[in-house]
Amino acid sequence: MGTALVYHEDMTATRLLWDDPECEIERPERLTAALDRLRKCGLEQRCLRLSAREASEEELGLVHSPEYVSLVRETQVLGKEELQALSGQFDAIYFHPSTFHCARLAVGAALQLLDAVLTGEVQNGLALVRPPGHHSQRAAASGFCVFNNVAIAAAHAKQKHGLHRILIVDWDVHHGQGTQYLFEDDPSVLYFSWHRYEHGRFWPFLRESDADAVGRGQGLGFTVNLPWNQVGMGNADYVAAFLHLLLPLAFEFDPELVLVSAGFDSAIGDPEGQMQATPECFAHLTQLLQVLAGGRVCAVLEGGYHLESLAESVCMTVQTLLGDPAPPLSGPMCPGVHPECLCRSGPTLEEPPAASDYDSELSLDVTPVQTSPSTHSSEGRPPPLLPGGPVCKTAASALSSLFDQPCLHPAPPVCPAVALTAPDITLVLPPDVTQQEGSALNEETEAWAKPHESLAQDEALTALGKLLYLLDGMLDGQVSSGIVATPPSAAAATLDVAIQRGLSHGAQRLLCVALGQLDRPPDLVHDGRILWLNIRGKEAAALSMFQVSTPLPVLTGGFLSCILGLVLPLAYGFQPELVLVALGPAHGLQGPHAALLTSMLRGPAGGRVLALLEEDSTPQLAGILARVLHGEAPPSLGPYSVASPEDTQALRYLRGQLEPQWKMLQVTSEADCRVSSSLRGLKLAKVGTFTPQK
Ligand code: Q9C
Ligand code: ZN
Repeated sequence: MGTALVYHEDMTATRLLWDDPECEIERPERLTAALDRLRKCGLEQRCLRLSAREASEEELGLVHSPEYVSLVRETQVLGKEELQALSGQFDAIYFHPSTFHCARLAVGAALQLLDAVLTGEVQNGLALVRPPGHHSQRAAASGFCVFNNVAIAAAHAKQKHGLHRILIVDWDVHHGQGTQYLFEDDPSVLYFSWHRYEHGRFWPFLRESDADAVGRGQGLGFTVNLPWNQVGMGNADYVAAFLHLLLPLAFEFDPELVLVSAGFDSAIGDPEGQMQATPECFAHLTQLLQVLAGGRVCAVLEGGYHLESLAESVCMTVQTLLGDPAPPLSGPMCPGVHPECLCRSGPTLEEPPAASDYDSELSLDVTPVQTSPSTHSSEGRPPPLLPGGPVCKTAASALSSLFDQPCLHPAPPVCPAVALTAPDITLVLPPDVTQQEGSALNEETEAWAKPHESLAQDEALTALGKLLYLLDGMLDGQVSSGIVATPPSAAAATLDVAIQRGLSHGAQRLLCVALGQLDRPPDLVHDGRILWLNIRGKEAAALSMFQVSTPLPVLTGGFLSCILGLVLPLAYGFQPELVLVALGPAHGLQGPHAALLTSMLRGPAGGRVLALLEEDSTPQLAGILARVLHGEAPPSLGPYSVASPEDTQALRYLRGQLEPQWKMLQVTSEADCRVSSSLRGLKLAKVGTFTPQK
């Protein structure tokens, strides 16, 4: 359905006219750097370009007082000295004669994006704006922010589009206290912010940025703060915070729209944030949000002061909004392992760490079963993005090596191929998903089939030939993902061959998510290259860190906890090169659940997901999976129901068993625990549902 990019050159006009070290980082080049890079990467050209309009004063009045709007209006005619004097009355603010115009364009850009998404003109989009908005309050400018772009967009979505539930995700490294104040008593806006806090010693130095601020009155429970009390948070911390904290709440809230206060000062290299998340992390955050609200995501730029890091992170966000798979995350996926810890105890920056050093940090090799000695070492992981090692470097040299390449991400996107033996699927495929014609050579197919009795029949052989061809295409990088249908009796053997083929192709880490009656091939039980997750088991069991079985939760809440609290943390921790999702006999999964699972499993493997279905699955199921693999949003799961006590207990047991080895399961930070406990009494109201106007 498309991605909007909203921008206006005039927003580069406002700039600091006097010396002020605190404000000089908010400069026009922030926008031009981001836009230039979007152009160079061919991403701008793939978006629907919208020129920003000025917001009306009535629209500003949705959240700001008339007196404050007048005060800003009047800055247009002030001289430099007067502007400086007025600026001094606010915290970290500069005014320029063009401020009023720019700030109205910034609000207008957010509103145009919102209107385009809510009328169904586009699926999602990004507004590239200056000045930013999330520190701005009803009657005050703050932290470079003049009008609160995102808050006005939320108020407009409620007022003009009749929305009842809006999620604001503020991934800027600063606390959007302005947005928090504007909605703290409003249960129709769930505000989530993570921010550098350092126990209150970081700007804006507010007590109410801490985790115990959870809203008030009717809005109690609808403000969620995740304060970071240390710098150096990285990819694993951000992804873990989304999986364990934001997404469980967000699914329960069931928003009709997601607004992102998209500040990139939370990315590596930023002088304000001092964090370590790489630009690809923003692709993952975006992708994780796209499963909500039918994919209606509006991102609006906030901070971001390291020009290359900002530009690259913006590209990652737009690329993901366009539906491309997120590039694999670099570095060890260990929340709480921060560079200062690594650097103090670990190897020096000059030399790449030895595999053993890396592994001791990862602790992934501490396994209760014997794994093949050559597998699951750091050699097989995705090459670290920073050549010198995982995430140790903050030096300018490391950053330039990170951003020097013209484009880190592979344009043009690889489309999913769909190889199906059932022909009626074509009717429900998106137009640019290709139905695969090719098949492996007969000889080769027969050789792979030989050990398996169930692959003797013609139908099974035909499916296998297509699978082998597709798998080779995926492993060679020609297609990103695919779907294969097999006769039910051949499902287990076909999956076995797919795994063997992946391994013989040199895959070092293969994630296999098996639903229904499918057993791990016996000869692969002790192979650490395969992480086997069986979602259907009679009981919860972790035979080893690489073989986990869990019952299929019956209620939506249990299913979500299983995916967010177990499957995805394991998958992100494992960093597989390929994911096989097999819906085997008696898998018991409903279409929307299968779609959500498949969609989210694109994250950990750079989009390389191969789905195995049974031939008698409906074309609708195949179609829905083809669309999510293509980057479309999965359908809603329907009404939320709390997990059953049995499901909760099974999940708790498994997490307890696996936590020592799989760091992504751990919700270690003190902040996380405090947020969760403050939210224990959370009551989420649901009023009506939203269907986009056409
Ligand atoms: N060195 C936004 O990112 N100065 N505003 C903090 C600490 C204010 C940030 C000084 C930072 C404002 C939108
Ligand atoms: Zn910021």
